[in-house]
Amino acid sequence: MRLFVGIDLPWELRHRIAALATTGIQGARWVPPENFHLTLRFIGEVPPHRAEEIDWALAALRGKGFELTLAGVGTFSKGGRANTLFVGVERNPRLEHLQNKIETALQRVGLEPERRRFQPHVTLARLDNAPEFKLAGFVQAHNLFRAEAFAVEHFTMFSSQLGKEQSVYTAEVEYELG
Ligand code: 3AM
Repeated sequence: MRLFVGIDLPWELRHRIAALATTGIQGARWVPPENFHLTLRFIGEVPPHRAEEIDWALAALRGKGFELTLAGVGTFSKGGRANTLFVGVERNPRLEHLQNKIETALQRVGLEPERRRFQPHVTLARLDNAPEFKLAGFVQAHNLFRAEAFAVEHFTMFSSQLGKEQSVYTAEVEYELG
């Protein structure tokens, strides 16, 4: 199974961010609303017994619910090329704390530490050679985007099946936050 841990988003919010998608950015593959999520920790391919251990570790984690606000848009680049267009998240120490707890729990069951810095975001589109000026225009147009805060009452283990056009994400387990 290919797994990741994340926060799923209320449908109202998904519709709100889906409305940001526009035509006119060549090379943008917009994520469909059913796939919007905030990744807390990518796990990757694991055999079933590892998945079970991971599930136990996450179920044992005691976390508290909190409010989260999506705000701003931006791009991630690799090798000087923008490859992801995302909606940002307002700075949130409670979210960072939860992410940290998950990271610790997963390392304790033997997963390799995640080396990349946690940059909370919701991916809006994947980019293949999208023109820089179009991206700059998009970011400028939507930088003041700010959604209503929503309550994060659980986090979720998702499985992901890679597809040609889009992956299919399935919520496998929800872990309640107190
Ligand atoms: O949440 P987003 O859409 O930014 O790109 C994948 C997606 O990110 C990312 O995990 C999320 C759920 O699939 N992902 C895929 N492979 C990865 C890897 N090897 C990865 N993240 C880190 N390392």
